[in-house]
Amino acid sequence: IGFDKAAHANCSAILWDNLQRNPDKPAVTGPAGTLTYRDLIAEAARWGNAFKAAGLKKGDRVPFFLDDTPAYPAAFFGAVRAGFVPVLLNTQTTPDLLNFFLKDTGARIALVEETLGDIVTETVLAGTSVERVVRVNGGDDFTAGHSDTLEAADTGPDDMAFWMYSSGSTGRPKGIVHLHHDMAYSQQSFGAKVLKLRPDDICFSVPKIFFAYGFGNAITFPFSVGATTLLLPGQPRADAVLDCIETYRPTVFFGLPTLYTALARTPGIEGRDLSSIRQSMSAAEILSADIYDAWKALVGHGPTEGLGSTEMLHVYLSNALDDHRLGAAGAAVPGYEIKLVTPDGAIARPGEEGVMHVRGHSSAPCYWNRPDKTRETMREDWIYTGDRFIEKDGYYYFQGRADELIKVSGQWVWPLEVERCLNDHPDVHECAVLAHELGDKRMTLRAVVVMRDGRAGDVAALQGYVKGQLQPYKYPRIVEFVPALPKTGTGKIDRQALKRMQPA
Ligand code: 3SK
Repeated sequence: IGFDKAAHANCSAILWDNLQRNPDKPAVTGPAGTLTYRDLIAEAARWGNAFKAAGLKKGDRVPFFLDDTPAYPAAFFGAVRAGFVPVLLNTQTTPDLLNFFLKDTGARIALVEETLGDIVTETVLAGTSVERVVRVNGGDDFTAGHSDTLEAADTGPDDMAFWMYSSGSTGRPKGIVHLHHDMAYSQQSFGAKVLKLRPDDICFSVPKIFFAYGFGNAITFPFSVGATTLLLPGQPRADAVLDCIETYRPTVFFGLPTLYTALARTPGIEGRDLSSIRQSMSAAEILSADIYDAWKALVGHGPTEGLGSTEMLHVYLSNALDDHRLGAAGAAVPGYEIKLVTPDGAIARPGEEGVMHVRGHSSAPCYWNRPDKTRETMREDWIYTGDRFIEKDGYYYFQGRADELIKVSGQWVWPLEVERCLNDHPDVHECAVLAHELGDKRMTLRAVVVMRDGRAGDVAALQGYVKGQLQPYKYPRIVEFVPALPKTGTGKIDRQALKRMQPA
């Protein structure tokens, strides 16, 4: 894609360029307020100057435990412009994990949303270097009186710009380090080649800014083209999301399959005004044909499905807006190379399964202070994803995780295959199928199921359904019914939480 890395020495240019281009246009809007580009840039400058006045040094980390309001982009761009390193934290973090993040970042200043401030206790701060907790959106005077202009610090394109943490399927989360040129690269690849935002767009990302997917949707892409981002603080319940759509009339909508399902099933949805939405995007989880069709029936188009990772910063596999292959995570986004590697280390042939590796200039160079994990994942300039795929006609089809294969009654099973099968049952709303270790160390399959009517279903009938669709030995030996599946802060099924919930 002809990327000139040297031209991206400080990623704050993504916001600041709008001062010349369209200062009076709304940069941010939503229930927490509207700011023009001029006002947002002035606010960002005040944040940057306030961080400098507090004595931070180039490269110092600043944890952001913040909800989605205009203060988020203001503090983010102020920090990176001044040479500091925001660390975007999941707002559903538990106190002990927050304590770990504060220690791992070595931060002296942390930003905490006023409404989430109760989490900051002596225990959470114990053993950290935090000297000041800035309460954001709650009358803290941290930025008051600081100048509303700010020159960019002397950073280079390969300097550390910001971190996000891996949600970590196992073990403690890892700090994923991103560099100053990474945002521009994901804009010039996925942003320009697939998403193709227009300056008059209003983007609404329900996934929050702390999640790499939400960060690109709500910050990188709209600000890169001078569009407007719509920020919704608080729990993104279906009603709140629908109210926001009717009030602020976004043109481009970003969600996850779980959200599309919840919206499509909201009573009275047919009467809600979704007519402003011209384009929708889905990522992070597999999008089923049912959800695609349900959304299409509501807005006239299905969500375009992509797949990305926090390590790559955003989407690297995507369907095209006008060519959607249902069931495919997508084709390689221009600017990213994909290779599938077979268990014997060869490159997979078309149709042959292999573990996906991806490379492109937005990839994180390392995990913070984790040389062991860095070596496992960052292999030369390729990122090992741990996802198994097959490729057909340039499109990639997910087959499950590389580390999930289990042996049940002496035969190999991928839990994902069984999960997909159960999800196709007409009475199943959603489900998760997990490997479960029995007392004697044998492995078995456990399905946790939400039925459409919310009640307990018929175990034998569901088992019989799987036996009829797949090889019979693949049926789940344990079936449990729950009213709802636990979700992570990013809206994905929380499989770790399910593993902790032992079957009855
Ligand atoms: O999970 C994904 O598909 C994703 C997409 C964009 C950015 C980050 C992630 C994890």
